[in-house]
Amino acid sequence: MTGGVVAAVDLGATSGRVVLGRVGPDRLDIDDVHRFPNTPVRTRDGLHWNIYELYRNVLVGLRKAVAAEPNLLSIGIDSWAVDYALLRGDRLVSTPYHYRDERTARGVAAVRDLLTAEELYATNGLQFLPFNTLYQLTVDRLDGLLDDDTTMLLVPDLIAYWLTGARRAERTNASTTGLLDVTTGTWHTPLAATLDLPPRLLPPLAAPGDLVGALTPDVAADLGSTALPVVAVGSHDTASAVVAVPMTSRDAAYICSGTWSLIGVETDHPILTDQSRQADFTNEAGVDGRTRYLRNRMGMWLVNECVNAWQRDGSRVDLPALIGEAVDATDRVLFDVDDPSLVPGGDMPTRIVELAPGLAGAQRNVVMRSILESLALSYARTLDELQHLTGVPIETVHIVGGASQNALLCQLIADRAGRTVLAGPVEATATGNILIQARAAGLLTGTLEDLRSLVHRTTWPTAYQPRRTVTMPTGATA
Ligand code: ADP
Ligand code: LRH
Repeated sequence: MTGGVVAAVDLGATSGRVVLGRVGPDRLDIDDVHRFPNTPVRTRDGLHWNIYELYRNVLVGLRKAVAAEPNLLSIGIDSWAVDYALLRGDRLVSTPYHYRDERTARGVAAVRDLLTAEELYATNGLQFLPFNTLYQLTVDRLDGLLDDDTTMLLVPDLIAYWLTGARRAERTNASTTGLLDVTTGTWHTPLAATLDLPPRLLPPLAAPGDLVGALTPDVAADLGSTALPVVAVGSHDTASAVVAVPMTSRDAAYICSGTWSLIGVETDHPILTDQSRQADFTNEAGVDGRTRYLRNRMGMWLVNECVNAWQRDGSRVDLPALIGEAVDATDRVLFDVDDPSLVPGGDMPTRIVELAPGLAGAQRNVVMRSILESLALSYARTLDELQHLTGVPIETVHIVGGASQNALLCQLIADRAGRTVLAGPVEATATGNILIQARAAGLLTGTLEDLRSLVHRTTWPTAYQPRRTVTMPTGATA
């Protein structure tokens, strides 16, 4: 086959999209068919994703995709990590909580009573994030929600289940649960038993490229399609994004930057040293058995939450315009962007001032400049740590995702990291999703390097060179 079209469903924490990918040996065109916001809802029992609204939008997007491309070959689904629904039979007994919901603290405390940080890292290789699935499931267990008939489906697996009736746990996203054995890539049943999780809670694993199932007759009729196959991709959005980072050598690092920024390299094996654990680097499963060795850092959440707060009076803030105004801001105050107080939703400008009192009463462009400088500093330090921990000299840094459109941020990273930054593709996640489907359909062949070479040949990254030695402004705290 020389060319064909597949559809990617990509659900980010900020927005979702359904895109068509037209792929051939020298062709990679991505067309949006449907975009929609992802707006969580707070109810009496906490903060939830609006999963039914997301699924409704997935169906709207797929209907448009089928109408635009009657010869569609397959569908692939990815989303943000860690969150899940609980089912008994077909029935949803718990809709997915948002990872920013405060209930996870109880789970962390309970898991800490059972296992040390060293034991956990040796088992799952993950950075400590209080919302990793194992902590959330522990809360469910304490609340009596889990019995022998309960199944957990991560968000992309849940969407695939609703489309096909097949229950699988795609491996890259399963690795973010904390329940996957970092060495074998299979469910760590002794760990699940230690946490007193029922044996049938975790569905059978699937690998990117595997067939999950065909659309059920009802869904196919609703979409106006045939019984199209749903194919497993790197269903963790970051895993799909890493597939599409146009790295041409092993001395390149990536920053997948949207709501979060994931800063890392690809390795053949996990790195489980004590140094790595103390630096809190994670070993997430990549496509084709690779390891995504990375650190989860604060991303555009800070920017977006400030914009949301400034818009609360009904006015409209134009993000690209505000970033443009931040270019000329001469004042700035650095603060710790990874401070845990910034993780929940709420009044972000006030919380930033608590960490950076010099910003009290500051103009919005100064606040924006301070955020971007502080993010760039955090990323530069993480790149240095990454180089130290892997022993691989990092020459080039690729930034992909929504924040790769933020020219000021890209330049500040280049300046502070003293490295070339190559920005793009913006839609790396959807692109990686499409590439893995295209390979499964026989439109492409080869290794991840071959797939990245196609991205490299068909997209044009913007290069940012380090401009100068950065001097710390007076009063800087970092
Ligand atoms: P996620 O997958 O987490 O939803 P995305 O990769 O889609 O995130 O990135 C979305 C973010 O990218 C937005 O929240 C915004 O901060 C940033 N962004 C989007 N468009 C622009 C733009 N034109 N200029 C600068 N930043 C942008
Ligand atoms: C990025 C992401 C990231 C996880 C976080 C929960 O969208 O999947 O890789 O750490 O969301």
